[in-house]
Amino acid sequence: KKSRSNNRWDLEAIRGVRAELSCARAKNKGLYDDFLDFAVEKLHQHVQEISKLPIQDEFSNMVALDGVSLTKNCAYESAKIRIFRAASIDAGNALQVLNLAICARPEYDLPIFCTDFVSTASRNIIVLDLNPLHNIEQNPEYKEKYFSELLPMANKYAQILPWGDKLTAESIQFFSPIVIWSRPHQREDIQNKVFPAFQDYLEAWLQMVDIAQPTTNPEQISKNQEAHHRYLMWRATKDPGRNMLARLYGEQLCERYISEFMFNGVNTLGTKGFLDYFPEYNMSDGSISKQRSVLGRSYEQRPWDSSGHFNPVL
Ligand code: BLA
Repeated sequence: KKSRSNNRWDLEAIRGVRAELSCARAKNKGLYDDFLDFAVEKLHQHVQEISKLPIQDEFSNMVALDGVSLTKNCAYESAKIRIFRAASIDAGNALQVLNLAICARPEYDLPIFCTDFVSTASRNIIVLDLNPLHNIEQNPEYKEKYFSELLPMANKYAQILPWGDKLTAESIQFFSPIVIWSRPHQREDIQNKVFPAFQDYLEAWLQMVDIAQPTTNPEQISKNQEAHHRYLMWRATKDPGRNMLARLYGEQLCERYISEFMFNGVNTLGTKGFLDYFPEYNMSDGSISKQRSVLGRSYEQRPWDSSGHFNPVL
């Protein structure tokens, strides 16, 4: 009896997805198009002196080797923002992606707004965070400054979008106590659960930008810049999307796209190399380990408690 009702429920879910997909297709819309439209509109509302970055011309529309998958890219800057860049991939039912990153200029210690939304025919991967620029555990004042007051919002969404099981252990150091890492089962969850979370997180980040004051302390500026560089170095080298991008665009374009667009700044914000920041990836011959993770997967449950204390159950 139980399995029958499960089946019926599955059928309903499938019909729902079909209806939604055909609707999106009819409007020629990707799953995350509304998200991106919302973000660009909000950015223009909140932020002064905004302009398009020249790199957006070169990478604006990328058709993949398969001839059908399309990546739309856009990039902006403003007085306070070094780069707002969005990559959205529309490969039909097989793959829908919204990868968004917003980095402030190094005069600000603002967190990095970050989304990695990936939907394939069978699964959804949701990462949404204000990635801290400085280590949260070592800098309690940084945590207090940006994250403490957002905990009620985060706790609400942690219920709605439950923790997505084990992940690359190294990634945890780049995440904040308000991170959403989830793998919702239904496509409807993207619209009904992820979109509201995305709107609230972006709004929260833009409010931080509104009140942020630049520092003139050269030491603080270079500390912020190095933190950005380290972050970009991690992502440019070990991002989980790397293989897929290489398959879509070939090695050469993929490399240029990653270093010049996706993780712009990795070649310009600093001179240190990956191994200077992450020596644990050093192989005996001096090369970088090809493994994405040397620690493996960990954190079966959300490692922060509702007060934002890092308290992992290992
Ligand atoms: C999966 N993306 C993931 C996962 C995380 C992130 C945590 C789960 C798998 C894992 O634990 O590594 C996201 N990881 C991050 C982020 C940071 C981090 C944001 O360390 C920041 C510091 N992703 C893209 C693009 C594609 C993509 C463009 O940005 C595809 C073209 C795909 N992400 C993608 C895929 C997976 C994924 C395919 C699943 C891969 C897997 O399960 O190993």
